[in-house]
Amino acid sequence: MLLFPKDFLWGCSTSAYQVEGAWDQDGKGPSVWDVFTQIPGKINIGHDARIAADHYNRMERDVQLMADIGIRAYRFSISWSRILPQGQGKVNKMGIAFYSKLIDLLLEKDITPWPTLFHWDLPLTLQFEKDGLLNPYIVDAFTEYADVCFYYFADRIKYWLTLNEPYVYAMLGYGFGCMAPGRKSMTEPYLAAHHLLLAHAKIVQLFREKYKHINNGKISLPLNCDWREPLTYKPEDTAAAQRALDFFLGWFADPIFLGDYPESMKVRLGDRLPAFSTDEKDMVRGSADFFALNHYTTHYAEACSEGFENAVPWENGGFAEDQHVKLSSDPTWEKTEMGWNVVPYGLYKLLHWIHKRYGQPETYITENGCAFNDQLDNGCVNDHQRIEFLRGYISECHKAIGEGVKLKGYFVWSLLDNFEWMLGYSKRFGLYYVDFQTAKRIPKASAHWYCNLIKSNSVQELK
Ligand code: PNW
Repeated sequence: MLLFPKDFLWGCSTSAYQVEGAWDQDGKGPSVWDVFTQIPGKINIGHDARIAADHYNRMERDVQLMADIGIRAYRFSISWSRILPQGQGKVNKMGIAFYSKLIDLLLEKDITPWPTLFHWDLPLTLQFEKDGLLNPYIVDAFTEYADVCFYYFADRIKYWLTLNEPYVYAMLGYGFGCMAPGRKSMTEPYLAAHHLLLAHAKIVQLFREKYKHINNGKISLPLNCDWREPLTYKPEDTAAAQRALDFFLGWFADPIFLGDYPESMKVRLGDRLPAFSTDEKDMVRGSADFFALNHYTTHYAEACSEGFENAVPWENGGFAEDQHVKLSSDPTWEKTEMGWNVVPYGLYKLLHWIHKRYGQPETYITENGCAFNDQLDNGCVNDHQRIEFLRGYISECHKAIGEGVKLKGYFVWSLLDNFEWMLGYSKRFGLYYVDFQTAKRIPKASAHWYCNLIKSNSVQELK
């Protein structure tokens, strides 16, 4: 058995739009996703998340489900338009009451709440009236919203996350157009991301000035990155893999941990990459108290300067034509239902890469998990592939910790089967199976397995 450090934090994650439902209940305003899902053809077989896993109305029982498996931390997101139905201005007290109660119930069960302020459900008003993330106006609007959340919840929160995966929101929302707000541009992703970085940094500044002292809280943001393994040891392929990581993770982590965008991005993007002023650099640099990583898969990377037709938005890590990188997979790699390669060593290598490049930061994996074709059979879901997936990735975490990587915690995506964005309910990531007709929850075999892992604080070694 591979034993983890005594204080290692085991958790699981969800996000508001994907689990809550109750899209217009108790004064909630609409978000871009409430509307994007209504456009014919955007979402797998016309699914939307008006009800989702109905977590809003089942929250107490869901907290009990977490307690049942011994979860020590729960990462959830706050729905901006539940708190501020118009995006700004008047506070919806019923929205505050919901999250306040959730936080209290978690604390009663000794589960540490890890709220994310923004997991892609931008209030619709800010999209319609202010042009969403393309307008620098978003920086102040987001800070105003964060201030409200800190004001009401900072007394009970120790770990804050500002915004989830700016890469996905910028690239899939403004580049490939497969997520809200559905725009297709080769310039806008870099502008949207720039504004997200500035918003993040300004929120952190506000937090440190006004709220940190209350609870000595820490703050960061989950950045997602897949691993890029050089296809060959040729220098051009090694360089291509590094460049792919620059464009995926360095895009955000370099400004935050090192003070500016990666050189490779500046050189290749020219005017399409906005520049930080000196004051902005100072504000962005150091705006994370720890590294929060979401990680799902790995690809080979090779140098390539033409023929980019293989680029699939969710496998690409950005525009291949900007990076001159071609991705591929090993035919021996198992794939999940998302089509994502199962390559546990990729997480190990990425953890080391982060450790080295960003000065050995304390790190939490705020998402890792997989979708498989889970079948309910006689009231049971025997998701042995998920167990093997988790066992593989968690074993690699153990190895990295043994070599000095300061990994402090791990969150499974996800507690519940939920609304998987443009893929609707067709992909199940949960430790709990959700029957979307009745909203009934059934623990999968992986939930029992994770419960034992947490209890023993150890994982069985892979053979
Ligand atoms: C994460 N893609 O992001 C999100 O934070 C979750 O909301 C999501 O459910 C989970 O991964 C599983 O997909 C994504 O490239 C990262 O298509 C990448 C993609 C989609 C979601």
